[in-house]
Amino acid sequence: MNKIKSGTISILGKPNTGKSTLVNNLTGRKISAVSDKPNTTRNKILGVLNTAVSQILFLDTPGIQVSNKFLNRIMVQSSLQAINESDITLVLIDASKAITNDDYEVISRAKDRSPFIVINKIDLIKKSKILKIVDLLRNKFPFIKDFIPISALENEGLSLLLDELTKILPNYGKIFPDDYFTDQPEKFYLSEIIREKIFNHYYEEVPYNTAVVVEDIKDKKKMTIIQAYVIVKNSHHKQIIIGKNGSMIKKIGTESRVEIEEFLLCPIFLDLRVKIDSKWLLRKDKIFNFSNI
Ligand SMILES: Nc1nc2c(ncn2[C@@H]2O[C@H](COP(=O)(O)OP(=O)(O)OP(=O)(O)O)[C@@H](O)[C@H]2O)c(=O)[nH]1
Ligand SMILES: [Mg+2]
Repeated sequence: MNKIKSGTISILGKPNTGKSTLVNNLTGRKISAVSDKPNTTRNKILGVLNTAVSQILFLDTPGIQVSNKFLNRIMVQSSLQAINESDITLVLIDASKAITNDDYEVISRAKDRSPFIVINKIDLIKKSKILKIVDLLRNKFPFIKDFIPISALENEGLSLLLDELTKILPNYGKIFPDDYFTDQPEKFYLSEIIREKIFNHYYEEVPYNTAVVVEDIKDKKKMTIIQAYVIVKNSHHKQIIIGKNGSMIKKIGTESRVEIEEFLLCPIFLDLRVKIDSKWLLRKDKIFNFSNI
């Protein structure tokens, strides 16, 4: 009997192209935070899909862009590493936006892996634009393996994408047990849920200068108590995060609690506090405390 097909597929692209949306919808789980702001994902996150014939390991990665900022440079390094760790590389393009040098940069970086170009957000464009994108990129990058148009948000083209990828996956057999769905420890997973709410409710520089740490999870008789901190750079950001009479932090806490309860399937008490630490975002060991880079 043939072994189960398995392998690692890295998902790259410039910020906001829909990489995390794709990994979440392919695996059927909210593995990675999604927001309408660029640079939501800060580290490489593994999401596992088990089917009757395959076990596919998807690597969601931070958006690649040229930047002088410390945090961004580290994020890009972790994305580039993912290329070397994968059997297949996908580069996501946002079809609803103009193609830019940052897209070209990502495709060039993946040259040795003959990447697939996944043209995302086709729900927002006319079909004729897909052909234009294919023409442009095929001429510029002859090493591209193939083009696959999808809408990650609306689940369009995803089964075709899976079929194409499964065909060429190696036959390694199962790598993980069936109930293993991400490499991120539970604390990190929970902190991403909270961080996503922060990206969805605050503007400009605030979400980018914020981190979330889940410090403690305690099971009590009637509920689970989660102690988490929003770490901010200064007292101004602290005020913004807390909001008038605590209204904003309350909103973040409530939305996060509801989603965490859905995930853990038990009542929780989320003790969410704000802490100032101006050095936090400069420390690689802290930012990636729970990641695998
Ligand atoms: N209309 C439409 N929107 C999409 C699609 N895929 C993703 N989006 C939206 O695009 C935005 C960015 O999605 P993410 O999945 O966070 O993008 P990302 O590439 O992971 O972004 P970074 O982590 O910041 O690099 C969100 O508002 C998504 O809802 C799609 O197929 N169609
Ligand atoms: Mg992302």
